[in-house]
Formats: sequence, structure tokens, C-alpha cells
Amino acid sequence: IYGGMKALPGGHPWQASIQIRPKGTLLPFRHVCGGTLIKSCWVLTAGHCIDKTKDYQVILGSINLGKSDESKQTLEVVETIIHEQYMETADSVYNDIALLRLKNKNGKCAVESQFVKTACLPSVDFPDGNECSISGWGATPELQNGSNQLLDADVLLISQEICSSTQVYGKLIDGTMFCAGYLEGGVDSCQGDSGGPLSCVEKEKHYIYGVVSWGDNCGLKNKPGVYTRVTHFVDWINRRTARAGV
Ligand code: 4AZ
Repeated sequence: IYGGMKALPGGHPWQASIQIRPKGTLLPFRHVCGGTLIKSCWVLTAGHCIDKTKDYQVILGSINLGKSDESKQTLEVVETIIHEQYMETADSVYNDIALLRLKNKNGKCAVESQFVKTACLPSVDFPDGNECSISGWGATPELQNGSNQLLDADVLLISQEICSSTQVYGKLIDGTMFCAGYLEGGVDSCQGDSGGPLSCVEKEKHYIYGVVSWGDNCGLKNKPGVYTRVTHFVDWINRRTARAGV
């Protein structure tokens, strides 16, 4: 996160760290992407975060990935679902969304607490200019390899007209994505924040409105962050997560 602050404990209780290791090894897991807890056994992330040849685990309830504490929950991933129309081109990513199914232990996946909660799925679009929040352990201007401390920042939703103007991203933008941030630059998501939440609040409910997807570098003028438009995928999410006991 560029231009952010240290997140408060319990401030983003749906925030997940998605961690990876080569399949079949006992090498330590390392953080690769963010994610969002949307149901006790399901985490939403970006399609570009998932490599089917790797093993995954998810950490929930963590504010500092380098420290162990009681609020933290570690869950195995038993299934990864990448959107069927996920597509990466040289300069854009389309339908950049994926689901991780968590393994249940004693009939439970994530256990709700002050530090672990689900975010709601949005059913309607938020207005242009709405202030929303991004969070993650990704790169900062000082820490290119990312931050152990969870950081957050407020960003504004940018209209599709501005986002797809020639000075910004032109034809790289379609209806599966939107821009958020500031055209003057400075406040943005960055590498390692991918897959994580852009959340917006209405009537005290927190909605997962965007998934950190891509952008031209981080924090640059006229190059805001690009987010997967979750409202476009709610039916897909509901279909793919509709399963007894989870
Ligand atoms: C990345 O490389 C990345 N500024 C993520 C987000 C943004 C740019 C790059 C948005 O994963």
C-alpha cells in the first residue's frame, strides 16, 4: 500500500493473507496475495494470484505476519476456482477473480471473532467519488518486498469514463473492472496487495466492492489502481460457493 497507515487490530477482519509453497514440499509458506473472507469456508481473491501447481494456505485475523498471536487462524486451502473467463493480456487482466475453499477442522472453517469476520457481497454499485478502503501487506515506497504490518488507505471510486480515457487506461478497461485512487497519485495498492479487498461501507455494513487487480506501477499520476468489479461477479460467486456445510 502506497500512502497508507498501519491498520488497527480488527479494522479489516475479512482481510486474508494468501500463502504459497511448491506442491508436495515442506518448504515454509510465504505471503503472495491478499484475499477477503466472504463465507466461513470461502476466500475471494484475484485470478492472477492462483497457480494450480502450488499449495496454498490462508491466514486470517493477522495484523503482523511476522508475529504469532492468538487472534491468528491458519487454514488449509482444499480447492481453488479461477473464473472460467479469466484472461491476462500484455497490459490488462480480465475477469480477475478466484475463490479458495478452506479446509474444515471439526466441522468448522474460519471461526468468527473480533479479528475474523466475513465481508458482505455488494448487490448494487457505489457512486463515483465514494470513499472506500484498501488494505494489504504489499509493497510500499520504502519496502518493495512488502510490509509485515497490515497497512490501509482510503481511496475514491473513479468513473468508468475517466478510467477509460486516453490519459488514464483507455481501451484496457472493461465492465469487469473499475479504477480507484487519486489521479494526482501517491495513494494506491501495489504488488503483494493483489487479490485483497477494496471495501466500502453503507449503513454500517462492509462490502467487498473491489479486488486489487492491476495498474501501471503504483502511486503514479493518472495511473490509479484497477480493481475487479465484484458486483459483476456476485451471481458467479453465489453459484460457485453454494454447497452444503460451507
Ligand atoms: C501488482 O503488481 C500490482 N497500483 C498490484 C496493484 C497495482 C499495481 C500492480 C495497482 O500486483
